[in-house]
Amino acid sequence: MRAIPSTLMRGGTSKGLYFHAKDLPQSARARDRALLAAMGSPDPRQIDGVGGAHPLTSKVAIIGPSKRPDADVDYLFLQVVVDKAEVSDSQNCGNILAGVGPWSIEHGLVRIAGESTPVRIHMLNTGSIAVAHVPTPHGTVEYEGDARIDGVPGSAAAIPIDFLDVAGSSCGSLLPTGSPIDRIAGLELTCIDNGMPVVLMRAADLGKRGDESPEALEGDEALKARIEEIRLAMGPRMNLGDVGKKTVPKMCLVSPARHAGTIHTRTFIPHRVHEAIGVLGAVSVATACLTPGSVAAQVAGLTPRSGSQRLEIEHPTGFFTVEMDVTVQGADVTVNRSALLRTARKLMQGEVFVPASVWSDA
Ligand code: NQM
Repeated sequence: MRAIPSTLMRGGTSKGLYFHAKDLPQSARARDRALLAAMGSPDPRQIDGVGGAHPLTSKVAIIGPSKRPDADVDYLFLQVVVDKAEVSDSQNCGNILAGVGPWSIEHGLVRIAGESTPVRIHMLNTGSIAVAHVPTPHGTVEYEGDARIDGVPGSAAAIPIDFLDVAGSSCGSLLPTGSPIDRIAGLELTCIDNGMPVVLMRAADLGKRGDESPEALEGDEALKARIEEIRLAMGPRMNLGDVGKKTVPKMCLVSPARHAGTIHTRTFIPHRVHEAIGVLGAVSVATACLTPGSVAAQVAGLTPRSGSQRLEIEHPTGFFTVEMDVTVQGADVTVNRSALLRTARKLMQGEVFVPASVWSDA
């Protein structure tokens, strides 16, 4: 067996293994084989690995010193597919990102800078930068605190995260099809990428209320087939190429807010339904709410305006608060800043074991 140094962490509402780049094979093929073996994929139960048998608990962060002068660390996110022998770098993950700052400080990649240590993270999947503010009040990372995020029981230390340049980071532009509204087979939708490619559709247009449970939506085979058809058609139009084996775009059903938030959501990621909503997914939905003419602005009943504002994105287990600063000019929106709060927890640190045979390319 081969032992690989690794840390198991909760980042936001996700969970995964965090590795130093130097501890994994440099060839992507051998690396992916090692990660599949570590997680126990392909297997719906991931019984022969440490994965949690759900896309949200089958995630990997690979971290190393940054090659960019304006960043401290490089972070590569990999989604290990649960029931297929696939590892995908096609998307970023803002939840696993929440653990990258603490991990980087504890692994000597970033020096503590006082009560709070800013960690500038170059997100390799999208080439954009996030700044995570990690609480370090006593010269070490503080994980415990009183911040709560919906989808995670209890409380933990707050890690505010700023996104500097995520608009269009996967698709080339904020509105990849060039329009706030597209039509496909009689259905109106909005395609947007403010850090995560997302297709927004009115739940009502698909015959849904929009507040069904994730299990109920996952059990609706006809709905899933229709959504997958739309996803495969919109992927190339969003400059993502063939998305058959990619985990983007995310497919989001929107409906009017139920709990005095901005908008109500259910998100296919893209085949399971999220128990909450992804971080950058929420940022993209919030941005759609501030985009004149979009499906989201219509459903939220918003007249988009410039300035700093807080949007509450409702999801199956609560709210996701996004702070946005935008400039709206006529039909155009420019994102100046997106920010939010996450928490993270170190769960276990040591070595994960994989069969020696998966390691080499020979
Ligand atoms: O959108 C799930 C998650 C995510 C991704 C997914 C995420 C993000 O909750 O930034 O965090 O949509 O695959 O971890």
